Amino acid sequence: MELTSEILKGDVRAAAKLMRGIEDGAPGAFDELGRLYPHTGRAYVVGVTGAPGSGKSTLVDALIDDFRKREMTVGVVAIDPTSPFTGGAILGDRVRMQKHGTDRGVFIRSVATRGWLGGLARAAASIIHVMDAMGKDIILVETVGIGQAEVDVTRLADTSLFVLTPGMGDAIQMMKAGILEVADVFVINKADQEGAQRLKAELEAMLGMQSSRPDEWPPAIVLTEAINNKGIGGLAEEILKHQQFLASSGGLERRRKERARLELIEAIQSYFKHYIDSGIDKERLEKLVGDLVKRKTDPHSAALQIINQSIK
Ligand SMILES: Nc1nc2c(ncn2[C@@H]2O[C@H](COP(=O)(O)OP(=O)(O)OP(=O)(O)O)[C@@H](O)[C@H]2O)c(=O)[nH]1
Ligand SMILES: [Mg+2]
Repeated sequence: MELTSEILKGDVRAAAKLMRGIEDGAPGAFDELGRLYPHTGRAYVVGVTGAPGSGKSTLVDALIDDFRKREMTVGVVAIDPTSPFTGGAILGDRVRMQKHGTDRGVFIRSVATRGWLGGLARAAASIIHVMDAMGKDIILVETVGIGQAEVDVTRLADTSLFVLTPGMGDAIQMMKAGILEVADVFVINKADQEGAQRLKAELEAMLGMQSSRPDEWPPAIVLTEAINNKGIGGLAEEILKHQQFLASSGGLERRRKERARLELIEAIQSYFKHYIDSGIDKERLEKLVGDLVKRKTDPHSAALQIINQSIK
């Protein structure tokens, strides 16, 4: 594979090919990624997370149009950690791809996480790098749910949006998931429905309880009706405002350092996992299992024995 130069020119087919290669664990795919890496770091990454059906895809769609009007090119990464291949993300993508299909300034890609070498965050990060190298100005990363996996994905983003809808009791749930601490902009979507103002007030009260330092960004709350294309301009403005805030406060550098750290750790973990899955001497393993059963050794010592003998 020699896709790097094509991808740097923004070639969609080369980019898609590399993404498939990474997905399949094709030899050379990570080398290509390595060659692209020096050309990344320019795109601005926005995470979009929230409960299933809250309107994330509809919002992303509307944001694409808005950013395009601002002459920005857009990448979209849709992640569905629960139901790869069958999930709404993929279906939603098809609709989007049709809508934006002829626009060379937009590139949309789903991540089916099951096939990926390594974790969800690594998968997302790899795709983001490719889109970044293609020259996309802004990359929107859509994730379903509010669990730990999403918090990890949130760490990949420069700006994190959290989408809520009126009357879903989201507010309580997200406190549990720790989303409150990591979201930069709260989007109350479906504001055409009953209860949007009440949710806003609840959220404000909750955010008010958090201690915030004067040099910290006070999370914004934006009301939208994605389906009616209402409030989208205001949301885009808020994202760009946060971008400026991060750039001028040193926060962007901090976040990106954190992101690099996360990615490195994920890569190490996935190499170790791969090594464990494929590189362990099965006979030795079986012998140690026998020793464990007979209580001749213990799991901790047995593990160390294997590791010490396997890793040079
Ligand atoms: N009433 C109302 N419905 C909306 C609004 N935005 C989106 N919807 C509808 O909500 C449903 C879910 O929208 P999606 O954009 O697919 O939501 P999602 O969060 O991406 O869903 P998943 O990816 O499956 O988690 C669709 O039927 C949308 O038409 C809105 O502002 N108001
Ligand atoms: Mg969706």
